Amino acid sequence: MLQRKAVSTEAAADDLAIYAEGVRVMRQRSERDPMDPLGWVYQSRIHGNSRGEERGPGEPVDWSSCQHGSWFFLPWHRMSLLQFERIVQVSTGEPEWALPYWDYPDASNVTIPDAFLDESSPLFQPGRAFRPRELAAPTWQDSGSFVAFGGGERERPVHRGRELGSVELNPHNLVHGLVSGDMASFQSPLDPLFYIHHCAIDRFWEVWLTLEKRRNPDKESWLGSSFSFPDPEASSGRRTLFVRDVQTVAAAGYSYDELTPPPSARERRVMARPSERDRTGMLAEMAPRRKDEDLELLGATSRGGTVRDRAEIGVASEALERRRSVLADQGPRGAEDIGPLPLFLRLENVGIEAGDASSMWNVYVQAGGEGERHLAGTIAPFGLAGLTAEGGRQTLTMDISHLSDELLGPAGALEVTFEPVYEDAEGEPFYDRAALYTTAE
Ligand SMILES: [Cu+2]
Repeated sequence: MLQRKAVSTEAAADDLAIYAEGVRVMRQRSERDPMDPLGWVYQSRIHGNSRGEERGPGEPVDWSSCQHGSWFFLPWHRMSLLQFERIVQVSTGEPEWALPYWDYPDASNVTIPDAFLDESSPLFQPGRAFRPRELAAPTWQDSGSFVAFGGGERERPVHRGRELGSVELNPHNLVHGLVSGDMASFQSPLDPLFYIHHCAIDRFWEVWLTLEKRRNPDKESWLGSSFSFPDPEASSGRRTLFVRDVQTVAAAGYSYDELTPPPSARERRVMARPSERDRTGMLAEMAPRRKDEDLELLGATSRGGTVRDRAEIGVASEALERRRSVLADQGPRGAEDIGPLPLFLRLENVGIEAGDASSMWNVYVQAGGEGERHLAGTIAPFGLAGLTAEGGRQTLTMDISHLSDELLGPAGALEVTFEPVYEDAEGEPFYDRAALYTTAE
């Protein structure tokens, strides 16, 4: 069975060398014929075009078909990695080859592996403006349900959905924006880092499944959906894969060298779902669909803003005290057992007029505008400009529970400020409301 290995390990060295050779052959194919389905450029167009728009008239049917913002995000990308692997295997005559995965530990020390920095290597891609900065840790948060982790339920495939799962927001979007250049656009597979990045995301899905009570959806609308990709060996030149056949790595016929959950993989029951607007354009209250996604509002700004403004959220501390005592009653040893109160900052219905995923902004929170300023998260608007142009928005949820004791003291208010990660970022994210939530009873 094929085994995918961590890119930073000695064991992955041969796989990296074969990867470089495969990329060289595929780039060469595209130079000869840009429309060769097994070529480097065509493969990136299957994912999308530079602005992440829908497929243009006259373009091949499999262009712009990547799945984001829904529960098809994980299986579609798994299929595309599998098919990409087959192309490299056939192109290099290495049927045992497996793609390495990027084992970035956390955002503060994400580095691009050396093999991808050598300008004479096919693994190099010009235009990356990678400049390490303070960032929210690019590691995923667990969620009890698959839709909260992997993306919202949709009857049909959707190129750019609006319900991003926690693993798509972070680390997926974050690392796309951090590398920048082609990686920040929907043509990100032009950069060989794309495939080791998505391999990391693919592995997180499998790690998530090893956690207690984590299960894939059992609905036919998910399991029975299929996608078709160019294939180097099929007589038709194409291969169709069903979600059912790739729902675990064992089912798909490969493995990972190891599957240890990161420390941050603790359960957080939230869903990054945009809120609805009623006919007057007012935000309707959250309408939770499932018990485990219920949140209780603690306070919110009275209007929207942009990342240029500072936002102040008044906090209803009674609701908080109530929640605290309920949690204390549930714990076997009372109050000292409950740990920090679950606390989430949500930026609701975020849009951006221009820019790609590298238009990143750090989000900071501060108690009463006085105490210490803390990094709550990072906005990495991958594909958001295209979505915004069509009236779509995304809601970003940041877990700030570890700050709950300090932030919800006597101050009674929370100040939210923003700072660009890359100073030359194009576009300024805006939002309808900044709100603070705890979990509901
Ligand atoms: Cu991606």
